[in-house]
Parts: sequence; C-alpha cells; structure tokens
Amino acid sequence: MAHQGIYKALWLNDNDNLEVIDQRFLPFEKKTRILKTANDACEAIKDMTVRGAGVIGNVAAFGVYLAAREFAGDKSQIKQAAMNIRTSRPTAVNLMWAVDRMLNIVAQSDDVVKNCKAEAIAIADEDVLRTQKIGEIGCDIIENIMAKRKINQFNVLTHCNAGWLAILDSGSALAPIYEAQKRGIDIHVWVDETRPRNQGASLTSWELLDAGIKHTIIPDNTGGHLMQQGMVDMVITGADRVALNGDAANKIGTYLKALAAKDNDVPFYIALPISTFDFACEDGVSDIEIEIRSEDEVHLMRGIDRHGNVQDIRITPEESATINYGFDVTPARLITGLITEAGIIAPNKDAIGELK
Ligand code: RUB
Repeated sequence: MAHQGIYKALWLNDNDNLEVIDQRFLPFEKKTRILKTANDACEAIKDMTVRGAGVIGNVAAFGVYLAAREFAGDKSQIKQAAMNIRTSRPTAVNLMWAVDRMLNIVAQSDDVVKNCKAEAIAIADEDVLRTQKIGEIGCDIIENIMAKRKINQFNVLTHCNAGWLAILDSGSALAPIYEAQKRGIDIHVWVDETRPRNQGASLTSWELLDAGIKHTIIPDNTGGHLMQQGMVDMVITGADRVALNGDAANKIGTYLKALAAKDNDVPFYIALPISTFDFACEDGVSDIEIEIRSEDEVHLMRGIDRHGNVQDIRITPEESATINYGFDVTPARLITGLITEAGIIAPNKDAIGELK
C-alpha cells in the first residue's frame, strides 16, 4: 500500500534519504542500503543493489529528487546528475521513462526540491495501483483457464524476479499469483533459477516463501520438459521493455520459455505496467539494446558456506571466455497477451499504439 513514500522494496527514511533493500544479499541476509545522493542512486542501480524494471525506475526518480536536494535546486547540475542516472543500465525503459518525467518537473518548477519529491512519490504510488490492477486482471485469466479446463490446482511458471522486489508493491508477473492466493486459489509456482544471477532461485523463491505460496525452484533447462508433460498451465513473466510491435525484452532465457510454451500450447503472458512500453521502438527484436554484463557473473556463483558466510565461488576454468547477455527479446508472435493496468493488450502495433 502506498503511504507517503513507504513501500516494501524502498522507502524514504526518517532523515528523508532513500533506503532500499540490498537485493545482492538475499536470500541469505536482509540488509538495507541508504542512498543520500544522486550518485548513490546511480551506483545502486549499476551494482544491482536494486534491480527489476519498476524499482530501477523508482530509484532513478528518487535519485533525481536527491540531486535536487544536493544541488539546492540548481537545474543544470540536477540535469547532469539525472543524465548519469538515465544511462546507468540500458535495457529497462522504466529507467529512462522515470528520469524524463522527473526532468519535466525540474524544467517546470520554481520549488524544484519540493516538487521532485512529490513527483517521485507520485510515480511510486501509481506503481502500487498499477500492480494491483495487473494482479486482478491476471488473476481473472487464471480463473478463466481453470474454469475452462476444469482444474482445481493451477501451475504457473515464471522466469527471473518480477515480484515486489522488482516493482512496487506487488510485482508484475507475481501480482496475479499474490491475487490468486487472496482469492483462495490453489496455486503452485515453478520458479526458474535464472542463471547467471539467479534472481529466481534467490529472490522469487524468497518472496514466495515469505508469502506462504507453494513453489518449486527448477534449473533453467527444466521448463520445456514440464510443459511437454502437461505440468504448466500458464507462463507469466515481467518485461524490461516492450516495443510497439509487441516484442518483449525480459531476462535472458525468457525467449526459450516462450518457444517451449508455443510448442506445447501453454498460454504465455507478459505482465507489465504501461510505463514499460517503448512506443518509439518499432521493432523489439532488432532495436532493443541488450545489456552485456560482466563475465564474472558467469564465472562466479554467490552462495552461503557451511559457516553461514556469503561467498562467491568460481565454477569455470579461469581462462575460458564467457558472454553474459542480460536480456533477450521474445517476438510478439509467441506472446498470448500483455497484462497491463489497462487490460489485456494484444501484442501488436494497433493495440499497443492505442495506449500512447
Ligand atoms: C529483471 C527482469 C524482470 C523485469 C520485470 O532483470 O528481467 O523480469 O525487470 O520487471 P534484472 P517489473 O534483475 O537484471 O534487473 O517487474 O519491474 O515489471
């Protein structure tokens, strides 16, 4: 619930600094990190203290507020800091969307500090409402499929983390699952581990465990087999950027799940707020910039040793080359529908264009 800048994944603390859950240490340790400056916000996005398209957008928005405070309303310094934040990661469009919205306020305001704070809170409050709506609309789909197929238990497969750690306050892909729990639906979630950073194994599982929702963590290569065996009723993922033609960028590996879903007639939905559409991008597969991340994420795995210490251990020969694309693009033809706060949108230019 929205209440004056206090949300599950981040909040304005008593000193009016932005406090965020440090997602790098989950599920082993629940630590927070305090962001006092625009540069702190920028670093937190870059080093994955915070991640997930929605939350990156929120940290960026509050980051512009921190800049406004730090530079006492000096518009040119705020703009420079905002542009640094805007380029901190390339793929999730919510980051650029949020910074541009904040810069609009900066340009129009006399009391820049006050208005930036209000706007960052407004963006976050809107996300809370958007994800509630996404949850309700997505859960209606679940109920429809269950009624049509006369099944009493529902198995959904998800990739990466698109829960409340990724977007305030109930997530995108996980919002229908939280809503299903509220409605008393017997739901079970297949959680892709999501190599190389394991956002599924470490974050989605942590969220679902906390909520008391049945789930099973699976190696990334397992989904196709489960779908072939009739063990998946629906796939839902979030998105980092969806183009005007309906192509959707999401965590690397999403495309393979969509292919397997198509081959097995499993409905494949993407859940996203409208702020994740990039209306200027005509063709997702050819035009969305895909982040390439550090080779270390492939070479090293984070875990906990038998003494309870969080450790990074190497799992590869040091000399072997690796490549670490952060995202891939699922073509629109593989997507059953886009679950947004405005309803279920067909993944094509006509339907998406109407949301502009
Ligand atoms: C996160 C990721 C998530 C989407 C969901 O990647 O791919 O599925 O961001 O976004 P990363 P949201 O962990 O590299 O940031 O839930 O905000 O719609």
